Amino acid sequence: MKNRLFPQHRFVQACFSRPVDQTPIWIMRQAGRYLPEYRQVRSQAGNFLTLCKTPSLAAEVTLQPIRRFGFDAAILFSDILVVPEAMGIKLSFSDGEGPMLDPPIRCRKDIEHLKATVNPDNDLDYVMEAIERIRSLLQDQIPLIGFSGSPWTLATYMVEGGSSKDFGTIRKMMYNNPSDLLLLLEQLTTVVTDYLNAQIRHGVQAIQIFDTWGSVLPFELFQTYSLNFISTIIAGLHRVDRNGLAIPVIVFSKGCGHRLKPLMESDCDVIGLDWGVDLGKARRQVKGRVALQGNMDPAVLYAPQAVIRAETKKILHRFGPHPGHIFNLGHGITPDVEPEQVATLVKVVREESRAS
Ligand code: 1CP
Repeated sequence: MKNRLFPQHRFVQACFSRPVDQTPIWIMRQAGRYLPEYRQVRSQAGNFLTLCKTPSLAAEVTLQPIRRFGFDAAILFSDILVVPEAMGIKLSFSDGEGPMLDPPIRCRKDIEHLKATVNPDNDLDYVMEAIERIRSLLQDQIPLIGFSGSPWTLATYMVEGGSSKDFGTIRKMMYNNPSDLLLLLEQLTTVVTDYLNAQIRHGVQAIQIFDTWGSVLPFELFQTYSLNFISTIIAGLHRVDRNGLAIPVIVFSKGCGHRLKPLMESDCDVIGLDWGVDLGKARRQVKGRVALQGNMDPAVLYAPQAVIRAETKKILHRFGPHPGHIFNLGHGITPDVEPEQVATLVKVVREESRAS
């Protein structure tokens, strides 16, 4: 894409592999249960879904980790599963058991009962309003990241009816009934593209696509059932904001660090990596064609401060003083981490990262 203007935020600059004064940092699930102020607002809302659907509260919890830690980007507080809900599936979260989607989608008839398209301005209006509120609260100090699940990851929840350990139902469907599964994935691709473009229209300044369960797929089927749909979404995104500024796209495909080449071909700007990958090797492999985000093991945040410092330095040194690194965990922060541990992590990234 030519003639794009590049925003000056450190995070967006790094997403486009441009030089920055120091390595930007944000962490997946940075707003959440490890913060006492989040638990307070969540109990005020009554439950998690009501919190997502109340724009003033969703905006408040988005801002909480920014005030506390001074991250380089905010991420919209919502959930990937509001998309299947907008398509007509009943969604609920029970404490300790994770999400439940009802009825599960198992055959063509189930798919035909879903909405083939959604109108994000109506069906997900609370997300759009939260985005507008967050942008006005952030006053452009840092950028706002919008997101969606990948079609494959969303389909795992829709077909299994919730979280799963082995994804047995969707994997059987893939071999027994591929045409129905592909139909569902196509439908999700249209919905997700429209949803992300609506997020961009309402003010998000970067997009992350969560392909959390891409690693469940065998190598040759990863392309067919996940990556092709992600590429179609990326090709359909309007990657400039209302002021003509470029919007980077991050693809986080957990457990897929050995699939960097196909991931790069999706035309994303950034690949998110989990902790199973050597960040230095990954950098040499992508040769500056995309930026990399990650990739500390979230369990490091339970260790003494000296260990957090050492592990953070290791990651910064592995990547080296090159453009195109965004510091993050390799997956979401876990609910019982002490907030002070996160403060230590941010402090060390600030102290140890150099200009690229
Ligand atoms: O009890 C609570 O307060 C709810 C816990 C919670 C939170 C804080 C859930 C339930 N979702 C969220 C917020 C959330 N989810 C965000 C907010 C922004 C931020 O990062 O701060 C985001 C980006 C997500 C995305 C999400 N939801 C993903 C993809 C990212 C990932 O972690 O891999 C997935 C897979 C979900 C599904 C989901 N939402 C919640 C649960 C318990 C689950 C199931 C997870 C599983 O199957 O293991």
